Amino acid sequence: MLAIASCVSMMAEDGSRLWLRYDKLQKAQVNGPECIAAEELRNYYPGDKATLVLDPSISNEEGYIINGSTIKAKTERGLMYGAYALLRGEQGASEPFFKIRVLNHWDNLDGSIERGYAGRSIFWDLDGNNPKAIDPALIKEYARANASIGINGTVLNNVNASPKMLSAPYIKKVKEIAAILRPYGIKVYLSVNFASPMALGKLKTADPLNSKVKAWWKAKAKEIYKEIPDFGGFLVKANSEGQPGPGDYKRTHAQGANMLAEAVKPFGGIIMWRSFVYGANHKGEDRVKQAVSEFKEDDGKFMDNVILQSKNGPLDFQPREPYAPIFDNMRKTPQMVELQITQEYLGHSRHLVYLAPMWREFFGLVSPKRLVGVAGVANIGLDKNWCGHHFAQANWYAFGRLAWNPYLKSEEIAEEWIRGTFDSGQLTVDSYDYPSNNSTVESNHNYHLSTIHSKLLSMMLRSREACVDYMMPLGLHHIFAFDHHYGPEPDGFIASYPLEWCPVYYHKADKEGVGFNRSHTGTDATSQYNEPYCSLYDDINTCPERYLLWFHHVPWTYRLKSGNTLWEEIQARYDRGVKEVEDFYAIWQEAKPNIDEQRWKEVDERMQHQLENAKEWRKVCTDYFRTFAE
Ligand code: GCV
Repeated sequence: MLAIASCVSMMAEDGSRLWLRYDKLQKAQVNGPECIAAEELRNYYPGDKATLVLDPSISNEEGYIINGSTIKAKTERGLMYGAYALLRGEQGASEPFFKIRVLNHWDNLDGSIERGYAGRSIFWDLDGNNPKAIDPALIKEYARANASIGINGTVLNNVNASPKMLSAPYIKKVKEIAAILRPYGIKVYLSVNFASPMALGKLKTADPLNSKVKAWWKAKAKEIYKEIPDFGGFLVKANSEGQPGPGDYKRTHAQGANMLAEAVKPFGGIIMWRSFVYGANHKGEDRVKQAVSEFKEDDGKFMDNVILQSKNGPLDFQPREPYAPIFDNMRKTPQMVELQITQEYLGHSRHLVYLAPMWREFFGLVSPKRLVGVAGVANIGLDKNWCGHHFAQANWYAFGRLAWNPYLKSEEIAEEWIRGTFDSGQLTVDSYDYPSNNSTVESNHNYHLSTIHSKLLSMMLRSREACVDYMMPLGLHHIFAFDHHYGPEPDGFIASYPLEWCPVYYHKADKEGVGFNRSHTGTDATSQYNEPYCSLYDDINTCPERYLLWFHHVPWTYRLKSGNTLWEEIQARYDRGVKEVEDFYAIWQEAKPNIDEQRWKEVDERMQHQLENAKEWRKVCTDYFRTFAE
């Protein structure tokens, strides 16, 4: 049985140590190659001895086998992942499920972060017209945190990319950052602006079939790889929300992506091409159908170093969406999913919402086996606690752990995180229970949380469903206040904006009922899904209630499984969501004696906001829908 030091450290805590709050013990003698694993174990392993072995017979480059205090791996990277696992108390063999496990930073070169709620960028700012010097110690902490959860890549700038990113002074900075991340097994990638050859290279076009454009990108790739030989590649948002792209020259996404893919291929680079498109080319088409309409023809036409990167849902990171049907439609194209760690539509860094259950829901519908990688839009900034809300750290943590193993349970991940974040995190050596014969079993979650920590766990596990309830139950979606997406605005309609930005377009409330008819009698979005989901979602009688108003326009008097009419059920869900937050608040009050002062206070303040905001959601939405329903 694995015991943990149960005494709560009451020393001042600002959250900057994340889940890595081990005391520096410098006790263990570590045999084996000198590397990050050796450094970490020497500093933090509570035993007297640990052994690291490079074993060429292990096939996975990043995997490891832990047996007692011995770690075997094919590479030093594997040893490093093994060392962090050993410090978490794991035994046995493990290897990452996805090869590509990247963060996407929506960081702008001026230091601001699009949809960032934790301060300014840790990478970028301006010093006059030049990039500001980086903080190597901070970047090293960032690298270590990511490595501890298995993240192996990072895109350093916003997908709404400035062409300046590819200019020499910035490439020099990227090189400096890459040098700090490299020992931790993290590759750097950049988002690129498709029109860079015009903005930077003074060409008259960015047409992907133009020979000068091709040559420009090839030369740019060469310049980058000369500085950063293990550079990962490019992430591209093209012809989406005003960004330039191959469509500007009547070229396809495949033609655009392949031109870039050719430029990085000689160096082993990849292109992550986003499918998040809607608008201009699709007048009148249901927004959630547009990605499939635009990309389907391109299936099978991409080069083999292009990966299509799609958001988990077909709309835009709502608290709940059905999976995006693009995953069903691009069967010949390698695909990766983009998850949003930053809580753009989930209460920013003010609401406590643990996202692992949402991501697990996605992996339950789209088999991880159909994907080659995962990207997470980061929630990291210069705030002392990195993520704005102490509990938002759990989402960074959970993203990494699920990218390593998408079959891990939300509960196991949360338990690990609580232990690292609110307990000492430190295991005592005699607390390890070395199973004699289970070298293939990953992770032993056989430690026990204290009563109060179990309550924190329950709060985390319920928090996402609560958020769905108090924001947009039963499949309602995108009824957020305009632009900043914090708080409700179900009556939102501005005639001069595209309809796809207006809440009324999504809920379609009228005297008859509410919801978006996407069945075969409506926009027929359901037909983009493979069976069984196509039929399941299409029929109001089989459509899961959690997606009801996503796929159907439902009469107010329609009876739900609970026996309530739709209108009664909507009100009950809003009530339930608010009650849950009241309960979370009570749990947090109860936890006060067990949590250090600063973190308790900072979370407490945010929870008060969350409760107020949940009540506001309930009031605004029920008042508004009542005008139709009663
Ligand atoms: C980076 C949504 C967000 C934008 C974001 C965009 C995207 O529209 O509101 O801030 O831009 O998605 O994912 O490209």
